[in-house]
Amino acid sequence: MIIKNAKFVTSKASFTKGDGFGVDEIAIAGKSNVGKSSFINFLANHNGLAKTSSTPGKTKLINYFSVNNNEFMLVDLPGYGFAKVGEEEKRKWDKMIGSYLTLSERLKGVVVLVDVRHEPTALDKQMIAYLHHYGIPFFVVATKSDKLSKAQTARQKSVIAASLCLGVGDILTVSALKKEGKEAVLEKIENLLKFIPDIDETE
Ligand SMILES: Nc1nc2c(ncn2[C@@H]2O[C@H](COP(=O)(O)OP(=O)(O)O)[C@@H](O)[C@H]2O)c(=O)[nH]1
Ligand SMILES: [Mg+2]
Repeated sequence: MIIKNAKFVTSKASFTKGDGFGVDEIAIAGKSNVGKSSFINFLANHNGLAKTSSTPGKTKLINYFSVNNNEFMLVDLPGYGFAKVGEEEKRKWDKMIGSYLTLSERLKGVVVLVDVRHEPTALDKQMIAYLHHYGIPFFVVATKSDKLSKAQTARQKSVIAASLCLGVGDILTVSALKKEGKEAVLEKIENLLKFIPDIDETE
């Protein structure tokens, strides 16, 4: 797959049934500051499309980006695990993400981002468990691979895979900074978009 163009569509502060654009969606999830916005800009080859920030906890909105004139939408979910938010804020976040993941009609899959340097947190594991529970296809991308050597990256991939009970082959690595790892990600996204769930229960 080639991303020829990408355009910001809208931001939503809440999600209800029926929200969406009649277009397939790929959502990007991960801890706040893991590099979600940078990842979207990197995939779309469009710096400044999604706003990046060195101050964590900024994106509390669901942001929609239309790819290749509505071939599909990239959906930037609010980052989780930002320590400084209060209980009220956390509940709002849970509700928003939960509503999106369970009610979005054209969600085809989720890309879960984790920082290549760190072992996944309880919240990362919770996100994966949630996706398993609802049968939402996903894959994991370890970000900021430029921060480690090739050998360290390979080691961390094993650590991350083991921690999430996944195979090493289920973990891709990218560096938005060095623009590495895009092709493999786009191939997986293409597969998610092609996947048709088997809902024939008469067999
Ligand atoms: N070294 C490095 N830094 C990155 C990379 N991707 C993102 N960052 C930095 O990580 C911080 C958070 O990035 P951002 O995309 O805003 O994260 P978000 O909160 O998940 O959307 C920013 O300071 C980025 O410059 C990467 O591939 N390599
Ligand atoms: Mg962001």
